[in-house]
Amino acid sequence: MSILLTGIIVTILSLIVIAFVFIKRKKITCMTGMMVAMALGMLVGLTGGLLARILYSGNLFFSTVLGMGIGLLAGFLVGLPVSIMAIMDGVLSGIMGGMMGAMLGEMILPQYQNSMIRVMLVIFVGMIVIILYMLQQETGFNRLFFINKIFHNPLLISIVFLLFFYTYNHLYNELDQDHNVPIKNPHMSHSMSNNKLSVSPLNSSTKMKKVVIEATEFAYFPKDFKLTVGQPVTLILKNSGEVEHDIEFENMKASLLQQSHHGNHSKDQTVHIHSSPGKTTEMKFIPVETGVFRFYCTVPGHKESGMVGFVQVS
Ligand SMILES: [Cu+2]
Repeated sequence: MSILLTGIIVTILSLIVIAFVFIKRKKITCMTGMMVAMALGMLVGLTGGLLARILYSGNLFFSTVLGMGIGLLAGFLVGLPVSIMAIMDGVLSGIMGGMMGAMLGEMILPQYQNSMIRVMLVIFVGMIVIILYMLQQETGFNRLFFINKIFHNPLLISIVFLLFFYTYNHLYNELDQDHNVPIKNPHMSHSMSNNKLSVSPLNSSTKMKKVVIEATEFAYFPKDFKLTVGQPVTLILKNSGEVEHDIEFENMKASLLQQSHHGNHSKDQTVHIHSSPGKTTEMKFIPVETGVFRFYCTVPGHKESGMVGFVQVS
């Protein structure tokens, strides 16, 4: 949902720029058209690629092609009313941006994705305002035009920016929260209410399942395993390899029983465990949803080299 919000903002602002160029196309020089097409193609490509990568995580090929396609389309549409040169500029920048955006999404760790989207949107909105200002200068000022007004008043532009980003940030967090389903754990509440002596939810009445996964270059052993909803799991990652490895479960909702050293995972309830070469780490969680979920290594290139597996939660 938060990705959708960002996507909508990007689409609306792009359409404003495209409409502006189209309406004033007779007054826009080839040079300015090329500049605008290049800037918008690149920006839309970068943001689109990043969002596509996060939305379709695990399928780098598809997200890269999607990012490139989005950038290409934006660059083409801006360049179209101006000249062939502007189209070329826009299309090429869009392709480039889309590719870079998807790669950027691939490189960053999942816990930084939300921050990265925010940074990207700040860059996007800031650049769009500059583009609109440049177009205004090129085609003659219209005193009534909103962008023109705020640009000539530093206080007003600061207020508008702050308000925009405050609202965006607020909405983003709000929409992000919706992803997290409330944690239901019949086993835990049962043992808590019926056995007053127990303090820890992990007492003998809930049998702990232990799963050991060994990671090497570039494979997991075992590659698949089974879990039960509500049954606590101790997941042990043994890194027998020469480089760092981790396990990240895709879209699997779980209630974390102890925070990993990354700290901020409990919020989105992502099961993520990381081990340095030769080390063994463990984490405890309770699966809260049935389904077959993919897990993979988030270290760049490892997933592509075969560090992928599946867990069946029933
Ligand atoms: Cu790895």
